[in-house]
Amino acid sequence: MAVAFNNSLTAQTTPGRAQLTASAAVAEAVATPPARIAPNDNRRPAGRFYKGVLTLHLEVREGLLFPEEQGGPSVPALAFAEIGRAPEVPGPLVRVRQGTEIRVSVRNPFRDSVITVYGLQAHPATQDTGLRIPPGATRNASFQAESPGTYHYWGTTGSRGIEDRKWFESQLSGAFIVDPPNAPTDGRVFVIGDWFRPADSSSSDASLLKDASTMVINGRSWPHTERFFFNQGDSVRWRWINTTGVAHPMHLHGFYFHVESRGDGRSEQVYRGDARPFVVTNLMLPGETMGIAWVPEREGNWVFHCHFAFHVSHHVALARPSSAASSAGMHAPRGGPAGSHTPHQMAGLVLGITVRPAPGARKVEITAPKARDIRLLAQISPRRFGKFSGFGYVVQQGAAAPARDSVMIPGPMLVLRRGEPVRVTVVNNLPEATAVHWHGIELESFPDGVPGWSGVPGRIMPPIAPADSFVAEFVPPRTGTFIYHTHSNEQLQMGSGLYGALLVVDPDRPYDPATDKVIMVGGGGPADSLPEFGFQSPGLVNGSPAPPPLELRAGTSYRLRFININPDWRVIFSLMSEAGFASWRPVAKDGADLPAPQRVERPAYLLTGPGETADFEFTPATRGELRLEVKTMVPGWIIPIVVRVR
Ligand SMILES: [Cu+2]
Repeated sequence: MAVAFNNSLTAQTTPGRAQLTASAAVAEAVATPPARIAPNDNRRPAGRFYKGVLTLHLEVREGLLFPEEQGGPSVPALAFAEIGRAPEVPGPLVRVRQGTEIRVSVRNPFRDSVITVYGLQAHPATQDTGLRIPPGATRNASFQAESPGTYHYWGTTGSRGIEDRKWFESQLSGAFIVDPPNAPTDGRVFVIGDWFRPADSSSSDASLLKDASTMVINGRSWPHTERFFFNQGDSVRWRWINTTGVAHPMHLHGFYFHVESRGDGRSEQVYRGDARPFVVTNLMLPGETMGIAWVPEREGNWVFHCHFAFHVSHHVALARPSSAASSAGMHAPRGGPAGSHTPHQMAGLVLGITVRPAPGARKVEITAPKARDIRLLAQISPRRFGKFSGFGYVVQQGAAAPARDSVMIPGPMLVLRRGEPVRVTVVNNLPEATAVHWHGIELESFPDGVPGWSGVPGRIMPPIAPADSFVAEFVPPRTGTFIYHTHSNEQLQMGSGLYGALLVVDPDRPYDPATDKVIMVGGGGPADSLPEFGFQSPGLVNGSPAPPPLELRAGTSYRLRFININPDWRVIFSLMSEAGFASWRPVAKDGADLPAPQRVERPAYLLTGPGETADFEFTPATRGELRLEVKTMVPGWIIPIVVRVR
């Protein structure tokens, strides 16, 4: 096996030239089939613990990872194994108490590839030179577990960083947890993995002619990820580790969570009390970690997922339920014909959570006789983006339905009042099924908007079929900046315009457009995320590629509400004068007001992931011109907004 593997590793020096397991002839010469890589739920600490010392023997193995059904599709990958056990993705869990001495060895079984493993060292670590293991060798590391925290270890066969590992080594990652003395050690640990093999157009193997991609949480992809069952009122503590080369804005439905720590794998920052971010979405960059705590307060089915549309799309499913192909101008919904959506329509980075009602818990009746009625139509406007349709919302005014092609992108801003019941009738005038998620709103599960999943036993929210409608009732409990958006086929539907701002205000402090400014970045057509359409624009600001100037008055305080609901791009907002960054005061994140210690004036620079909102107070001191820059990571994609202060 090592021979077959070495051949392919050598071939990989020319990117994309070979499969992990080389030719059929070589495979035939290998006596044993490739090892099955076991998904690792990170519950069993690896190694042997004796008298304050953890001894752990690891090796790197070749194997097949099955992120979906057992017996389903698999992908070849390198994985860490504890010697004597199956290789695992993520790698064996290193979990010890502070003060433990760790003696770890790593074996490199391959004949001509050096493996370098990072992260097997004491924390915090200012630098990491890695444990370099020559071909056929074993190397040891011995160190003390010092600072408690969430860390990781990872390997590469080249000299690549965690951001640019090749597909075959992308799963060489494991969690490394140091628990403080006397604290519980049962908090769950999740490792996000990304396996992406680009197409090789020169291959004679048909399976290599197309990109292949899977994204996993603890070695599994939705709907095969572990299911979580909690009781109402439980206290949940999770540690997340992003071992991929890309960012993930991780979003929780229905509840806020506290971010208790953030790290880069080598060291971490711990937040306590009022310093803890209180959010529904936290952006994790490559190599980053986070510790979060939350309380499932309401019963029903919920999800915790990455908010990049691509990372939960059919592109990261190995088994496609049916042809998800789209041809120019025609959009086939994934998962089969319109209306056939199931919970399986999502893929990749999604966890399912079921909250059981506490005994005697109050049943919330959400049918309020005095609810405010809103009729929201999801419609199509042909040729809105060149030859492609816009998908958008429109609110019906009066008895007559709006024209079938009248859509707004973004959708009309919904301004709700805190504590006032609202009843939104969503009418689907699209040619495919849809659903609306009320992003950041603490509501009951049924109207939450994940078709085939949201709800309670016996009452699960269906996908809204074409020409059908759905009534979402809720009472927004908190003032702030929120989002409503489609939760179906997001790459197409959200990319093409099915998103809007949702503000919740206090009845005695109504929304005032003169001082309250929403800056919303969303998709600019299907091209931004569906490669088959060709790359066009990654996004629009308030629906425009060139928004009008923002007119402000010196000495007046403004609330700037930033929303990133772009399907697939991080967005940076910065407000600048000629002298550099202006300064603003953060006042809210994801709709929740910030506690006083976090409301500190700072340079006007904000990095966001999709699914994040942030509010700032800005008071221009003097007349003149400022520049609000909105940009993505796409080189050259920048939308400047002139800010005129009079
Ligand atoms: Cu993601």
